[in-house]
Amino acid sequence: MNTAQPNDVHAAWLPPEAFRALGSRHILVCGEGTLVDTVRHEAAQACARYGGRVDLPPPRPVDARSASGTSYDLVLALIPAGLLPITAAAVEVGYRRRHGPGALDEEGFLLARHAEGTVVLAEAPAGLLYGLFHLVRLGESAFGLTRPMELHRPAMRRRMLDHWDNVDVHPVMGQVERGYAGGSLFWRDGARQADLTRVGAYGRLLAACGVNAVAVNNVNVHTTEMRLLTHRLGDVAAIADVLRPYGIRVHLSVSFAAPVALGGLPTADPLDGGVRAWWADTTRQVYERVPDFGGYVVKADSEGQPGPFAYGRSHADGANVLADALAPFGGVVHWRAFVYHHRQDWRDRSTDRARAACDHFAPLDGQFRDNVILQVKHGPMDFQPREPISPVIAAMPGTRLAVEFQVTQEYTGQQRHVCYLAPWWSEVLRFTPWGDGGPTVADVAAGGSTAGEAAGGGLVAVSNVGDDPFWTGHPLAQANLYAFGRLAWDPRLDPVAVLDEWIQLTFARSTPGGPGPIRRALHEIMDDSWHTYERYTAPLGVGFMVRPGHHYGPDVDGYEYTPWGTYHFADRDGVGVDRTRASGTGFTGQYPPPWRDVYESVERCPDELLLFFHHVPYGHVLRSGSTVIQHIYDTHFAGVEQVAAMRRRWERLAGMVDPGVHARVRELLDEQLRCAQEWRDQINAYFFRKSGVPDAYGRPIP
Ligand code: GCV
Repeated sequence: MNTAQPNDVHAAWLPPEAFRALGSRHILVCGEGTLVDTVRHEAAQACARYGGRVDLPPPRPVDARSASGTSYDLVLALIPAGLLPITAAAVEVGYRRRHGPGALDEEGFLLARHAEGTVVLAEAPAGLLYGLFHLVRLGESAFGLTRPMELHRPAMRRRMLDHWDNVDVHPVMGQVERGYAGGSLFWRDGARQADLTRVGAYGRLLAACGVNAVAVNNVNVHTTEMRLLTHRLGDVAAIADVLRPYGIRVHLSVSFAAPVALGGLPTADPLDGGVRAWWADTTRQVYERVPDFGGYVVKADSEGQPGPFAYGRSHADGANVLADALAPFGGVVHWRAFVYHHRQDWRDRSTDRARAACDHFAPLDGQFRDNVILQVKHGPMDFQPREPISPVIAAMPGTRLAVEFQVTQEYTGQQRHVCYLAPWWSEVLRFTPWGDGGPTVADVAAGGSTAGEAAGGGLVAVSNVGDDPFWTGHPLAQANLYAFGRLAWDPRLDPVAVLDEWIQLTFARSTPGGPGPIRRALHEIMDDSWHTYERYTAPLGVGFMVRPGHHYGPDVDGYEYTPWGTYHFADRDGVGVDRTRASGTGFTGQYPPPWRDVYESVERCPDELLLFFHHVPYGHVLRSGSTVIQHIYDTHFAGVEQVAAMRRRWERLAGMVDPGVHARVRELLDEQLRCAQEWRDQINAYFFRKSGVPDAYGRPIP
């Protein structure tokens, strides 16, 4: 196994310096298996660089001053382990007394620090790997004073990244749909990447932030990509082999029409016996090649993808046939709830895209197999910079739900703008759909403590990585990927603290002047960058004022008269979408109390979502005390000022960060500023012309 970065690739949050504390220690790694080998290899690499040493398990019990004189600063051990150094054995006994076997589960680990050394124990190999990367995060403090025994377990069992990567270069969407970081890590011009070194390095980065599953192709499954399931399984197996040492299982996006397109059957009807047999047989062959294959991801009856509606069947019928094929092997189907009518008539005010997922799926609650995970975008529309949570999250207590985020910044600046998204995700994860004191969105995704008690489906996100040397195009967009993994592991983490971890790992330990200045600067630039982005783009939750097609930059009416169902309804008197039960589309009724009433009420609705739920006059006074029109002007002027400040702040880091990183970010901040000014001027001019209301402060509006 090669943990070295390819030479031209940025080491992201695992630069060699991140391993300094670990690498200068005397380490014992006990246990067997692929992932334990990874731990041993990582430790050995670090020690080779920083002067430490890694030992094989001892032939008999030893302690810090044993007869052989062996002394360990760190023991990483799989338990039950027959022979452990005495300090580690004592930790194991303490653990058993307090918790009993199984408490650490498949991926958990225990960390303890005694005067003699640090001990990490796990009951399964993945736990040891996550324990190792936890030590990397802790750095020297892992070896400091005594630490009480800590148990770490992921909140979500499934922490997955979906790649919207195409095998062939798509004529419109390119190699990676909504990809802003170069080509694909996996595919190039119709073929698998011949050299998978970067895929291995990617797996390592993902393991270090907690991700454990990856879907390697786009949910829009085109002709060549369909064949990954059958004719090109070898490519999938090769990728799985490279990711396996980091505890990452591979999933495939498949086409619902595969039995027809690949199997030559006359139908893909999920209730047809031949179709069921085809899926069962095909899936068996997948597991012959990839024994730890994770399962399928399906986008059906959505944006042109085939699905069960063609046969008059429900999405439960559709998902269950795939689930039955996967069940004997322990696989799952991630069935996406992103189903809506994308050819609607814009004149028709009764059809509301926001309602679609709940209308389609809520009636099917309880009808899905246990190994179906319904994958729900966190908002009811489509990854806008601000949306309420999807009502599906609260509507299906008898179904395993996964919540889907978008790390790739399709609608949040396309990795040309700094937009740290973790504060947004954290807000979503902490949201309580049934009101204060009730379960959170994170609880629903994790399963167990929710109303219906179905096992959770975890968290999924669309990856923002490509073959760009900085992985994510914008070097600071790496923080979003890192934060996604960390929040999926523990949704209660403070997003600013997560950012701090990322800064510390990625930059700070190698900074000549010490970590202080760069930390301060990056927090100033990034902590509030999502709000900044929100300020200079579409106002008050209304969304979709982007340029149609590529979705970058402003175009206020770009979607207004299209079939996509994404409208703001601005006229000379006001703006916003009436989604109330009283006079609008009735969408508010899809939420349980208290939110169905909070959102229904123009007085109680939170300002930041006002135009998502209500059509109001420009003079409407917000809860903040400002009018809607003045709020639009103020936030757009402020947003641009904030970007200018970010840019000045970054300038001052010249000489303190890698020159390549500095130059790339500087160039992108120039573009962010240009684009923010364009947003400000188009939005302000548009609403001034519609409303005729001047800015209270007389600032220039073109
Ligand atoms: C992969 C949005 C994007 C599409 C994407 C789709 C989805 O509509 O613009 O590129 O398709 O979401 O999530 O399936």
